[in-house]
Amino acid sequence: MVVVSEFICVTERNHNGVTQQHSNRSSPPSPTMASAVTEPNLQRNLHLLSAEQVELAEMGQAHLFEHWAKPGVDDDEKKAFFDQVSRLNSSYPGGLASYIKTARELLADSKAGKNPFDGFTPSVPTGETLTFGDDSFMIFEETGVKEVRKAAFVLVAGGLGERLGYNGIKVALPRETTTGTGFLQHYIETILALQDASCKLAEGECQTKSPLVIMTSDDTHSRTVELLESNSYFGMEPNQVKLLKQEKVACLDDNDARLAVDPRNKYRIQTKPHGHGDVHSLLYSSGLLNEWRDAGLRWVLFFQDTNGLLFNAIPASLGVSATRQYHVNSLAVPRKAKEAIGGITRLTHADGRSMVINVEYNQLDPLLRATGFPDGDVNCETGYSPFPGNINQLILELGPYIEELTKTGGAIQEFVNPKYKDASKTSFKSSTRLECMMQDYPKTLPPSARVGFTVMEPWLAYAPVKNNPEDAAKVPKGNPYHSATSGEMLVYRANSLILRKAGVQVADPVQRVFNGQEIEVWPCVTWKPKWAVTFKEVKNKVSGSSSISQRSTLVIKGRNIFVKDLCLDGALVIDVADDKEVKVEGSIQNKGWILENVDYKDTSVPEELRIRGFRINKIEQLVKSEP
Ligand code: UGB
Repeated sequence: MVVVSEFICVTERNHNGVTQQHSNRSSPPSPTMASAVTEPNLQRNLHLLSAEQVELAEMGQAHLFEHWAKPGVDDDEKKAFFDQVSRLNSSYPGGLASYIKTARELLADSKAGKNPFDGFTPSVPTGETLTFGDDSFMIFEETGVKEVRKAAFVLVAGGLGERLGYNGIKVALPRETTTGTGFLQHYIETILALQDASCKLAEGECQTKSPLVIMTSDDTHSRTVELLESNSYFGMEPNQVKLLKQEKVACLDDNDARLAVDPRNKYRIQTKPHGHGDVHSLLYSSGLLNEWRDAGLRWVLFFQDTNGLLFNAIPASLGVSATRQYHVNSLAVPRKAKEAIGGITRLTHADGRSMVINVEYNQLDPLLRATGFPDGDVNCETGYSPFPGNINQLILELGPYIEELTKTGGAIQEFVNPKYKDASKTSFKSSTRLECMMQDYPKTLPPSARVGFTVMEPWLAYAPVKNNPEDAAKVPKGNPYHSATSGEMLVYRANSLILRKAGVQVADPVQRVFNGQEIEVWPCVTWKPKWAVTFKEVKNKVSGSSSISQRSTLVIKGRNIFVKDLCLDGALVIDVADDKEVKVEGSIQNKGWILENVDYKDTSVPEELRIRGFRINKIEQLVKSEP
């Protein structure tokens, strides 16, 4: 390795994209490292490589060459292998050597269950807790909508979705199958509706075009572009949407940080995205933040790819940020112990330092056990963990954000989150990689920074789609499934509870089982964001005494649709052009739409349906449409 560090002039690209040369002499060669060049298959092929590639080969990853063919066979692939290694080397600060070194240290800590927050004592922080529909919620929502025209939206969508096992890109998945609206389509339509609602509240002219940035990766980029272009950006102007692609990093096969061979090509190293934390350095080096500042924007809202309820929380939480002048505002929901979401925690160091930060779900238990909570991550008398659950929706104030990134370049501390096969932690379910998390941004902030969080009811704001059906059926009893099944059913529940709060008699749900998951089935109620993005708008469009039976489906597509004294027992679709106004009333009964069970193993059923465990059979409906 000394040889390596001696010769390799590691090119480090700092966050301003400026290349710097330096040599890292740090780590002595590990036993496995010395042997690579002596690896027979590599020895035979050394003549194929440039001097720089030979040096890179000396990083002691002999297993990478075990299956290499003799010279003359696959030589182009062998060269392509080293081209990939060069890319990985130059796209990571300090090069692959520093990547492997850091990986070994973090993997050892993780295996040992080392407390990543040594010296810090956790306590439950105080934040803003909102109750849907009460006066203060309504005031925060109103304030938030006013602020939307000064906001930019950032969707991190570079993740593979390994736990979900869906072959498409997650943002293309239907948020619900009653209308088939995909996550990205719903997000864009909601941003446009918020933009319009905010403009309506503006005095005078309002030309706002809320910017949307989507962070992609090699795994999601081209299909995200395809999804946007083939759907005319779902109504957004193309220049309103910017895609920033994050780099990928090498995967690690074991606790020795042996680089993983790509299962699809033995002449490639397997790579995965580096974690959603890359969004900060990408935004910094893109120059967009300065553009937004110069355009008078004040907020940057970060969100993720498959939480179908996330926008229910946005207006009120933006109102909290503006009212409390938060530099950082994290959205949270009450969290069940062991739920795969981080816990918002106040960490106080023995030296007096203190910060309010997300402690990730794989780090919370070891931290608590090491700091006087012998049972670790458990629920308290509320039936929930005392630490609010981080749902990774962040609202940052632009000015202080730019100031901080000017100091850090957007660099975020790395961690490793291996999915171990078993409690011995000696082997991984699948290869891992170094990652960084966007919610770690506050770690470097000065104590003067105003860092807060807003807690919402889980039924309103959180319906993630993360787990494949098998893993979902295995979550601890009482914990949410985080599956495509629960993701859709929770949308219907939230909409039903919102209508109830607005005075509609919505029937109670029934229990059903889909893909082994016992779940509440509420009436399948959906509405387009342009119908309502705030509770005030819902209340303005629902009046009199209406009722909806459990087996009903209600689809509201259009802006000026007013529901009054409606008694629905069946399926009703209202599809009206924006300039039309329609009143929906009276008794409507028909055979409706029913949910038929399908099995996730039944490959004759489209993937996006079988991962839900049901499909909708549209037997009979009433359609009210005015083009
Ligand atoms: N993502 C990227 O864009 N690039 C990457 O390299 C990786 C991911 P996961 P995770 O939803 O409640 C987070 O895998 O990271 C995108 C929080 O850390 O779905 O395990 C990806 O496309 C956790 O505290 O989630 O957990 C997706 O949009 C909790 O908030 C997003 O990043 C949890 O999310 C999240 O990636 C949650």
